[in-house]
Amino acid sequence: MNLRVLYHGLGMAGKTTNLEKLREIYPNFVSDRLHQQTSEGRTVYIDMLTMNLKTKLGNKELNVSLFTTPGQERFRLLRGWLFGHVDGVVFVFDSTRGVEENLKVYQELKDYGLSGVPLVIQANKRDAECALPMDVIEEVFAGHRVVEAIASAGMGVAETFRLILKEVLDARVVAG
Ligand SMILES: Nc1nc2c(ncn2[C@@H]2O[C@H](COP(=O)(O)OP(=O)(O)O)[C@@H](O)[C@H]2O)c(=O)[nH]1
Ligand SMILES: [Mg+2]
Repeated sequence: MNLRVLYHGLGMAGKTTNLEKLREIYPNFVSDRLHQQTSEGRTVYIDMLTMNLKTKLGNKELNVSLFTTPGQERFRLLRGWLFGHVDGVVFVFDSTRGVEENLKVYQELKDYGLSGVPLVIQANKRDAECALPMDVIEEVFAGHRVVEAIASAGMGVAETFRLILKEVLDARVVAG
């Protein structure tokens, strides 16, 4: 079984940092950059991390691939491909930016048909002095799990990953 999890959020929110830390925490992750050729012949890439797991059920092999949404220009070129096959989303909320600014990027998930996909919110950059209070972020995302994180210090990174993996697998069981 192949599962794909997209890390989405504002530029500089800490998406790539999450993948870098996961690679340190789980040595069996293989990281790579997926290169795509544009129509103009340029090469663009997205950050990708893949892990091979054995599930407890029936010894099935599980491949989990994590992706980050790239910046504006690359995103425009790759988003059709990216959003075509996504099993779960981690929205990395940048606690040092405004709610509105974060929500604007969050809304893109709806535009690309990902509003029904299992979702975990990561409130990142909790170490920043100017970080928004947690209760404000939790209220904005009422009904969703919000994980506190300092991705650059590796805090909350594994917790976020384990939670989205659980949500994705639970959704699969329900769907049969
Ligand atoms: N203070 C602080 N900085 C962070 C945190 N997480 C990531 N960063 C920094 O934010 C910058 C952007 O991170 P990056 O992962 O490249 O963001 P991306 O654009 O979402 O992929 C980098 O300089 C990171 O070191 C955090 O929890 N706290
Ligand atoms: Mg990045």
